[in-house]
Amino acid sequence: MSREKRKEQMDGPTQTVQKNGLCLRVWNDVLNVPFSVIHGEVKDDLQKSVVKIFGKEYKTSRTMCSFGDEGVSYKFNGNVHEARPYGQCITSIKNVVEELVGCKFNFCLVNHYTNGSEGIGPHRDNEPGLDPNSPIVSVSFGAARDFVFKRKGYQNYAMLLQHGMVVSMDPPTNELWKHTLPMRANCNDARINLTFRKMN
Ligand SMILES: O=C(O)CCC(=O)C(=O)O
Ligand SMILES: [Mn+2]
Repeated sequence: MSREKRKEQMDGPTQTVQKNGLCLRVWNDVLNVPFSVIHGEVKDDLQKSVVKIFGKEYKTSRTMCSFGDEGVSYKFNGNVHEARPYGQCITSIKNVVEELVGCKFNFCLVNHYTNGSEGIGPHRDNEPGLDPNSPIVSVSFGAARDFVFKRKGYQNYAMLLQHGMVVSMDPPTNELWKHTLPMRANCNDARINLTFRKMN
Protein backbone atom coordinates (compact mmCIF):
# COMPACT_ATOMS: atom_id res chain seq x y z
CA MET A 1 0.00 0.00 0.00
CA SER A 2 1.33 3.47 -0.86
CA ARG A 3 2.25 5.91 1.91
CA GLU A 4 -0.36 8.35 0.55
CA LYS A 5 -3.12 5.72 0.76
CA ARG A 6 -2.08 4.70 4.28
CA LYS A 7 -1.98 8.36 5.38
CA GLU A 8 -5.45 8.96 3.92
CA GLN A 9 -6.76 6.01 5.96
CA MET A 10 -5.05 7.18 9.12
CA ASP A 11 -6.73 10.58 8.64
CA GLY A 12 -10.09 9.06 9.53
CA PRO A 13 -12.73 6.45 8.82
CA THR A 14 -14.48 6.12 5.44
CA GLN A 15 -17.84 6.27 7.19
CA THR A 16 -19.18 6.89 10.68
CA VAL A 17 -22.59 6.02 12.09
CA GLN A 18 -23.91 7.73 15.22
CA LYS A 19 -27.57 7.16 15.94
CA ASN A 20 -29.64 5.76 18.78
CA GLY A 21 -26.56 4.41 20.54
CA LEU A 22 -25.24 2.76 17.39
CA CYS A 23 -21.69 4.11 17.12
CA LEU A 24 -19.65 2.70 14.26
CA ARG A 25 -16.48 3.71 12.50
CA VAL A 26 -15.91 1.99 9.17
CA TRP A 27 -12.71 1.82 7.10
CA ASN A 28 -13.19 0.32 3.63
CA ASP A 29 -10.56 -1.78 1.92
CA VAL A 30 -7.95 -0.91 4.51
CA LEU A 31 -6.12 -4.25 4.76
CA ASN A 32 -4.63 -5.80 1.66
CA VAL A 33 -4.18 -9.29 3.14
CA PRO A 34 -5.27 -12.06 0.71
CA PHE A 35 -7.86 -14.52 2.05
CA SER A 36 -5.42 -17.41 1.47
CA VAL A 37 -2.83 -15.81 3.77
CA ILE A 38 -5.10 -15.26 6.77
CA HIS A 39 -6.74 -18.65 6.14
CA GLY A 40 -3.33 -20.34 6.02
CA GLU A 41 -2.44 -18.85 9.40
CA VAL A 42 -5.59 -19.95 11.26
CA LYS A 43 -6.83 -23.08 9.46
CA ASP A 44 -5.15 -25.65 11.72
CA ASP A 45 -6.61 -24.02 14.85
CA LEU A 46 -10.24 -23.72 13.67
CA GLN A 47 -12.75 -25.85 15.58
CA LYS A 48 -16.49 -26.05 15.92
CA SER A 49 -17.73 -24.66 19.21
CA VAL A 50 -20.53 -25.94 21.43
CA VAL A 51 -23.53 -23.69 22.09
CA LYS A 52 -26.40 -24.24 24.52
CA ILE A 53 -29.89 -23.46 23.21
CA PHE A 54 -32.73 -24.01 25.71
CA GLY A 55 -30.46 -26.24 27.76
CA LYS A 56 -29.50 -28.47 24.84
CA GLU A 57 -25.98 -28.50 23.44
CA TYR A 58 -25.31 -28.07 19.73
CA LYS A 59 -22.12 -27.78 17.72
CA THR A 60 -21.83 -24.57 15.72
CA SER A 61 -21.58 -25.02 11.96
CA ARG A 62 -18.99 -22.23 11.76
CA THR A 63 -15.53 -22.86 13.15
CA MET A 64 -13.63 -20.65 15.56
CA CYS A 65 -10.30 -20.10 17.29
CA SER A 66 -8.72 -17.35 19.33
CA PHE A 67 -5.41 -15.63 19.87
CA GLY A 68 -4.25 -13.24 22.53
CA ASP A 69 -1.72 -11.96 24.97
CA GLU A 70 -0.27 -14.57 27.29
CA GLY A 71 -2.67 -15.64 30.05
CA VAL A 72 -5.78 -14.16 28.44
CA SER A 73 -8.77 -16.43 27.97
CA TYR A 74 -12.30 -15.82 26.81
CA LYS A 75 -15.55 -17.49 27.86
CA PHE A 76 -17.92 -17.96 24.94
CA ASN A 77 -21.19 -19.85 25.44
CA GLY A 78 -19.70 -21.53 28.47
CA ASN A 79 -16.56 -22.65 26.61
CA VAL A 80 -13.22 -21.28 27.72
CA HIS A 81 -11.10 -20.24 24.74
CA GLU A 82 -7.47 -20.14 25.78
CA ALA A 83 -5.66 -17.53 23.78
CA ARG A 84 -2.90 -18.86 21.55
CA PRO A 85 0.02 -16.60 20.59
CA TYR A 86 -0.70 -14.33 17.59
CA GLY A 87 0.83 -15.40 14.30
CA GLN A 88 2.63 -13.03 11.94
CA CYS A 89 -0.40 -12.08 9.85
CA ILE A 90 -2.70 -11.38 12.83
CA THR A 91 0.07 -9.39 14.52
CA SER A 92 0.37 -7.11 11.49
CA ILE A 93 -3.43 -6.73 11.24
CA LYS A 94 -3.61 -5.98 14.99
CA ASN A 95 -0.99 -3.23 14.59
CA VAL A 96 -2.97 -1.54 11.79
CA VAL A 97 -6.26 -1.89 13.70
CA GLU A 98 -4.78 -0.39 16.89
CA GLU A 99 -3.42 2.56 14.92
CA LEU A 100 -6.73 3.16 13.12
CA VAL A 101 -8.98 2.80 16.17
CA GLY A 102 -6.63 4.36 18.74
CA CYS A 103 -6.94 1.54 21.32
CA LYS A 104 -4.92 -1.51 22.31
CA PHE A 105 -6.42 -4.99 22.23
CA ASN A 106 -5.33 -8.18 23.99
CA PHE A 107 -7.58 -10.77 22.37
CA CYS A 108 -8.67 -11.79 18.90
CA LEU A 109 -11.59 -14.13 18.18
CA VAL A 110 -11.62 -15.74 14.73
CA ASN A 111 -14.77 -17.04 13.00
CA HIS A 112 -14.67 -19.01 9.74
CA TYR A 113 -17.84 -19.43 7.64
CA THR A 114 -17.53 -22.02 4.84
CA ASN A 115 -20.33 -20.39 2.83
CA GLY A 116 -23.71 -18.68 3.28
CA SER A 117 -25.20 -21.71 5.04
CA GLU A 118 -23.18 -20.65 8.10
CA GLY A 119 -23.87 -17.50 10.08
CA ILE A 120 -24.37 -16.19 13.59
CA GLY A 121 -27.71 -15.30 15.20
CA PRO A 122 -28.55 -12.00 16.92
CA HIS A 123 -26.45 -11.58 20.06
CA ARG A 124 -24.47 -9.15 22.15
CA ASP A 125 -20.85 -9.85 22.95
CA ASN A 126 -21.48 -10.14 26.68
CA GLU A 127 -18.95 -12.66 27.87
CA PRO A 128 -17.46 -12.16 31.35
CA GLY A 129 -14.25 -10.12 31.33
CA LEU A 130 -15.01 -8.19 28.14
CA ASP A 131 -14.18 -4.52 28.80
CA PRO A 132 -17.46 -2.59 28.25
CA ASN A 133 -15.54 0.65 27.68
CA SER A 134 -13.48 -0.66 24.80
CA PRO A 135 -14.48 -0.78 21.13
CA ILE A 136 -14.87 -4.24 19.58
CA VAL A 137 -13.28 -4.22 16.16
CA SER A 138 -14.40 -6.48 13.34
CA VAL A 139 -12.12 -7.23 10.38
CA SER A 140 -13.47 -9.17 7.37
CA PHE A 141 -11.81 -11.30 4.69
CA GLY A 142 -13.24 -13.30 1.79
CA ALA A 143 -16.92 -13.40 0.84
CA ALA A 144 -18.96 -10.23 1.36
CA ARG A 145 -21.77 -10.82 3.87
CA ASP A 146 -24.63 -8.77 5.26
CA PHE A 147 -24.29 -7.73 8.89
CA VAL A 148 -27.36 -6.46 10.73
CA PHE A 149 -27.69 -4.49 13.98
CA LYS A 150 -30.96 -4.89 15.89
CA ARG A 151 -32.45 -2.98 18.80
CA LYS A 152 -36.00 -3.36 20.08
CA GLY A 153 -38.15 -0.41 19.04
CA TYR A 154 -35.69 0.80 16.38
CA GLN A 155 -35.19 0.14 12.69
CA ASN A 156 -32.55 -2.48 11.88
CA TYR A 157 -29.28 -1.15 10.54
CA ALA A 158 -27.73 -3.35 7.83
CA MET A 159 -24.35 -3.09 6.18
CA LEU A 160 -22.30 -5.21 3.81
CA LEU A 161 -19.04 -6.47 5.28
CA GLN A 162 -16.51 -6.72 2.47
CA HIS A 163 -12.98 -8.06 2.18
CA GLY A 164 -10.47 -5.78 3.91
CA MET A 165 -13.09 -3.80 5.82
CA VAL A 166 -12.58 -2.73 9.44
CA VAL A 167 -15.59 -1.83 11.61
CA SER A 168 -15.11 -0.42 15.09
CA MET A 169 -18.19 -1.03 17.23
CA ASP A 170 -17.73 1.73 19.79
CA PRO A 171 -19.48 1.88 23.19
CA PRO A 172 -22.40 1.85 23.84
CA THR A 173 -23.16 -0.09 20.60
CA ASN A 174 -22.65 -3.54 22.08
CA GLU A 175 -24.62 -2.66 25.21
CA LEU A 176 -27.71 -1.42 23.33
CA TRP A 177 -27.69 -3.26 19.99
CA LYS A 178 -27.51 -6.92 19.00
CA HIS A 179 -25.66 -7.95 15.85
CA THR A 180 -26.13 -10.87 13.48
CA LEU A 181 -24.58 -12.36 10.35
CA PRO A 182 -27.66 -13.88 8.65
CA MET A 183 -27.38 -17.02 6.53
CA ARG A 184 -27.36 -16.33 2.79
CA ALA A 185 -28.26 -19.20 0.42
CA ASN A 186 -26.67 -17.46 -2.57
CA CYS A 187 -23.23 -17.09 -1.01
CA ASN A 188 -20.89 -19.92 -2.03
CA ASP A 189 -17.60 -18.57 -0.77
CA ALA A 190 -15.80 -18.67 2.54
CA ARG A 191 -15.37 -15.75 4.90
CA ILE A 192 -13.10 -15.14 7.87
CA ASN A 193 -13.85 -12.55 10.51
CA LEU A 194 -11.49 -11.39 13.24
CA THR A 195 -12.80 -9.45 16.21
CA PHE A 196 -10.26 -7.62 18.34
CA ARG A 197 -11.38 -7.28 21.91
CA LYS A 198 -10.09 -6.01 25.24
CA MET A 199 -10.42 -8.46 28.12
CA ASN A 200 -9.95 -7.28 31.71
O1 LIG B 1 -18.44 -12.82 11.74
C1 LIG B 1 -18.84 -11.73 12.13
O2 LIG B 1 -18.80 -10.73 11.40
C2 LIG B 1 -19.40 -11.57 13.52
C3 LIG B 1 -18.80 -12.46 14.56
C4 LIG B 1 -19.38 -12.20 15.91
O3 LIG B 1 -20.29 -11.44 16.07
C5 LIG B 1 -18.81 -12.83 17.10
O4 LIG B 1 -17.92 -13.68 17.01
O5 LIG B 1 -19.25 -12.52 18.21
MN1 LIG C 1 -20.53 -10.89 18.18
